[in-house]
Amino acid sequence: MTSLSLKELNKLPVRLASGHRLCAGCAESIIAKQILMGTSDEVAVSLSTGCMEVSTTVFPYTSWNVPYIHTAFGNGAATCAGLETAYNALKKKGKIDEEIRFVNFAGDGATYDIGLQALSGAMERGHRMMYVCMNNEAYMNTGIQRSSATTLGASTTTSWAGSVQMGKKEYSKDMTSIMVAHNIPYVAQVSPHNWRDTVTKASKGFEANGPAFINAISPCPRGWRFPSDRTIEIAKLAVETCVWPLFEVVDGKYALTAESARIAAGKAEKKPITDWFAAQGRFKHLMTERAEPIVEAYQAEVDRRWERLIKLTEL
Ligand SMILES: Cc1ncc(C[n+]2csc(CCOP(=O)(O)OP(=O)(O)O)c2C)c(N)n1
Ligand code: SF4
Ligand SMILES: [Mg+2]
Repeated sequence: MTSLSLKELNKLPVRLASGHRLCAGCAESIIAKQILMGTSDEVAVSLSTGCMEVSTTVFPYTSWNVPYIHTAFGNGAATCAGLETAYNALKKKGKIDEEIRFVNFAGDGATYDIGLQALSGAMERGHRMMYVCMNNEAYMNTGIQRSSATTLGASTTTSWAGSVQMGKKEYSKDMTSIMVAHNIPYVAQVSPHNWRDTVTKASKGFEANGPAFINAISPCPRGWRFPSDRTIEIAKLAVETCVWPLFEVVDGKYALTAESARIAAGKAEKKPITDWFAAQGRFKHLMTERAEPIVEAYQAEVDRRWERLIKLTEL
């Protein structure tokens, strides 16, 4: 799949149709389409509650052209693992012979917080399934509440920016590292602006002989407060500022990819964190003198995580 051109990829069957109710400019459908281009095998999808689920399955319609299960908020990984287990049992009995891949899509709230236990269990049990987190850094579907994926300083409806506090007080949880610590065959971070990098990683994840976890940064015009025609630009900026490095971990071995590999090699500029803040209304309050200590602390944390990542690729 990875060697296909964009033209050839566009000729693949449409697995997620247009006409859904996601906001204009939402990255979630872009990510789902890119991930599903990663295999030519049959795919069954489970989808945890969130924006993607409510917007693509409005009864009596569906945007899914593949077998699909809506799961509750906290059990997406368990549902997907159950599908894979049933498939293996049917295959063993000779009742099914085709190759089927299993993928669960979920938001950051469903992944980092509420479904973490089910996810950890499924990864540890070694199911051959892919879990994709569409990380828009908040509980968007219910009105932009902070999650443990929300970054320091971001204004949400439960981490307000005003005279008392300047947005969220905590850094985001490093969920990708938590998944690496499960010692599964494939873990990666992706961004929808780089379709080739994402499709290539999805392909590797589908081919892995065990669980795969992909964390996708998912710009949300509504919650991040930017115009809906800037989604891809914002996704790219996340990578260029090293807020969201692109990398993969194959059987425990780290490698930077795409723009992140070029930044590490000194072939592309690492942009300052202020570029990231200036592009989004959720950080508007950080562009003031009063916020300087937060901006400095944030830049230091981004640098620390980036340098740690580079060291891991050298092991
Ligand atoms: C157990 C449970 N708690 C709360 C909810 C309400 N709820 C539905 S979607 C959602 C937010 C989803 O956030 P996230 O997983 O980040 O996905 P997003 O909508 O941001 O894509 C919440 C809180 C629920 N459905 N089930
Ligand atoms: S609120 Fe954000 S995540 Fe939800 S549909 Fe709109 S743009 Fe997408
Ligand atoms: Mg979310």
